[in-house]
Amino acid sequence: MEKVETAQNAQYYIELENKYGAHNYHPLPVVLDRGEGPFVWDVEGKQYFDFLSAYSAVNQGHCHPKIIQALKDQAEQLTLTSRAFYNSILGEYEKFASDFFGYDKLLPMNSGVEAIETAVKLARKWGYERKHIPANEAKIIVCENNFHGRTTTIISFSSDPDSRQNFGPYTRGFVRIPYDDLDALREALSDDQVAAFLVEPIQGEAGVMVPGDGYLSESYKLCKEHNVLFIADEVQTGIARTGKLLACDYEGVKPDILVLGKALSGGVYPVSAVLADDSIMGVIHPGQHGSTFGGNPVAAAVAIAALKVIEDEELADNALKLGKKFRKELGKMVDKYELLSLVRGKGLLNALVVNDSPHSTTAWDLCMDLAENGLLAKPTHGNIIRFAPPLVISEEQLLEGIEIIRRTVSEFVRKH
Ligand code: IF1
Repeated sequence: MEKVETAQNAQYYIELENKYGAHNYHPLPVVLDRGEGPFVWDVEGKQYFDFLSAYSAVNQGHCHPKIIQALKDQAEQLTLTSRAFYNSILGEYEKFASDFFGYDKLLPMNSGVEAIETAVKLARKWGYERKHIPANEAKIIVCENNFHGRTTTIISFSSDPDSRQNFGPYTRGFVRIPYDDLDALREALSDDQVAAFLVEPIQGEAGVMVPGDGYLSESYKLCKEHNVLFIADEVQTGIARTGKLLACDYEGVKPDILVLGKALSGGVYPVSAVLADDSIMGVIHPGQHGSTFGGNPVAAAVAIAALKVIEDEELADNALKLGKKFRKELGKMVDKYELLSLVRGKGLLNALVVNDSPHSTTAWDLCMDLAENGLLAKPTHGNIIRFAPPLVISEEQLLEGIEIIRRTVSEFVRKH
């Protein structure tokens, strides 16, 4: 009896979203109600490992007590002043985060895409005022299969038809080159109207595409040779996810403009940021850019707490160590099963590629079975499954998660 009631319960929430929410998503049919650390629970009380981490926003784990405490304390004191006035925590946050990442200044925004928009505007303005590119001619080099968000300007340079089609007219001024291709970059940089190169250190949405060793450091070097800004979109790869504080740290690259979001708040609140040194950030003057909520007191308090957790709990080291373990164990499954092609990634940002067409439903079907067995992951492109657990996961818990994947794959092979 109780089971029927609770089953209707999940269906009720699904139907509610379907009826009243725009259909811009196709979620797995799981209705989540609670989270703690690496776990979430659905409305029926079933526990899951969360191997998506809200696309790497909850690196610090669900509802981290220190971040939640910071949220509560600040929410009771002061939530929003707008930037028409100073407040008693924004400066503290700007100093803390600037020191944390090694930049002179931070510009606070809310969503990842807003921070990317900010970086684009900053680079263009720098291009005109410091590089003396003729008015309205500045170009920004971007990569095939990029994902930087969903505003009209940012989708203007997407190569994904779903993201782009019928949303035109598009913003000009972007040149798209293949990812992980230094020759293409070299050629594109020969145009002296280029202000910046915008790149994901690992392409997330494209399927966790890890570029060859030296790609980032060589790209950076080429940009310097041409007086072009190197902009790193670390919205997904940053903040310990790939086993270093930033994915660019693997190659000793300090981006001219660093873009952060997602885990900057531990998934507690929308907080994003653009960091740069004075020579670049100095081109923005009062009235030229901003946002009502950007840098609000709650965001500032939450972000300080979220970054402290990353440092105090040594989450980059944990991601580095457990990532190696994860790829080693999944590598064994890949060797064993024809169904699986390969596993790739860095730290705890990984993808398992299924031996089927990108138009198949195999990855989706596997994710449904994984959910049934107590592990949540998201399929992308029909044949790729992204695995990105919260970085607070312990080795024992990770092994449990791997065991669920192993069992699910083995059952799946037997069934099909
Ligand atoms: C969705 C993907 C992940 C990002 C990078 C900027 C943004 C994102 C590198 C924009 C956002 C998202 C958004 C989310 C799904 C998710 C995603 F599959 F679409 F690609 F994570 F892998 N730069 N990524 O990955 O940040 O404005 O969303 O805060 O549903 O669109 P945002």
